[in-house]
Amino acid sequence: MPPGATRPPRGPSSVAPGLTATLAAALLAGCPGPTPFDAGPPIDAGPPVDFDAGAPFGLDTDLDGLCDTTEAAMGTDPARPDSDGDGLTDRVEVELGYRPLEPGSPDRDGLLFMEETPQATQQWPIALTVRASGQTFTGGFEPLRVTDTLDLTALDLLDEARAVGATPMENVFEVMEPEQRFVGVFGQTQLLWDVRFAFGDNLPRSCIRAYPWRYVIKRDDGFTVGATRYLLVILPPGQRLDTAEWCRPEGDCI
Ligand SMILES: [Ca+2]
Ligand SMILES: [Ca+2]
Repeated sequence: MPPGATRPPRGPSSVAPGLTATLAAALLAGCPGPTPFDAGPPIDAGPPVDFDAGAPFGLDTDLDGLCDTTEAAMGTDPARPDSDGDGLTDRVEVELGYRPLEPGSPDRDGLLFMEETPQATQQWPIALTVRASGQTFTGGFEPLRVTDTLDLTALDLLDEARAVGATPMENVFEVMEPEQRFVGVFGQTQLLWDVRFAFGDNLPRSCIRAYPWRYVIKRDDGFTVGATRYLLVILPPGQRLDTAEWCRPEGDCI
C-alpha cells in the first residue's frame, strides 16, 4: 500500500456475504504430521452411472458447456446447467475441481465475491492458531490455474498479501508485513494475514467467472501448517451468484 494511503475497512462488500475464513489448529512445534487443512477436493464424478452412448456427440442440451454424453457419464443432469443448485454450473465445477453433484462443494466459507468494476476491492482475513516455541511462520499466496478466455488467474487480481498482527502480540518477536512472516513465535498464538484483491484495469465481461487460489503457511523448517483453497468469484455489478450468467468458454462442449 503506498505511503499515506488509507486502508478501507475490513469486511464484506455489498455483494459479499459475511465470510470469515478461520484456520484453527493447535500445532505442537517439532511434531510434524499431515497438514490439518484441505488443499482442495479432487474432482468427484459421483457414483457410477450408465453412460448414454446414444446421445449425439457435441449435443449440449442445457448449454452449460458440458456435452450430454459427458453429463451422462458423470451423473449430472443434462437438462440443468447447475445440477446441484449451488450457483456454479456443472462445467465450472468440473474445470475448477469441485463436485457438480454436491451443493457443499465448493465450501461457502471459501468463496470471496468481488464486483467487476475498476473501484472494486475485497479483503480476505486468514487466521491460524499455532502453539510454538520460537519458530517462524510465513504465509504465501498461490494462484491456481483455470481455463479463462482472458488468460487470467487470481494473481492478476491480487493487490497485496501481508501479515497484519497476532493475538497476543507479545508472543511474536517480529511481524514482517510484506514478507507475510511472523518471526519468533512463542506459546499459543493466533496469527493473522490479509489477502486483498482489486479488480483494477482488468476487462469486465458482464458475466460471472471464478479464480481459485490457495494460501499456504509454512514453518521455518519447511513444514506446511496450513494450505487452504479459496475461490474468488467475479460478479457483474448488481448481480449475485444465483442471478448472474456464467461466462462460457468459446468452442464446443467438452
Ligand atoms: Ca450440458
Ligand atoms: Ca453446481
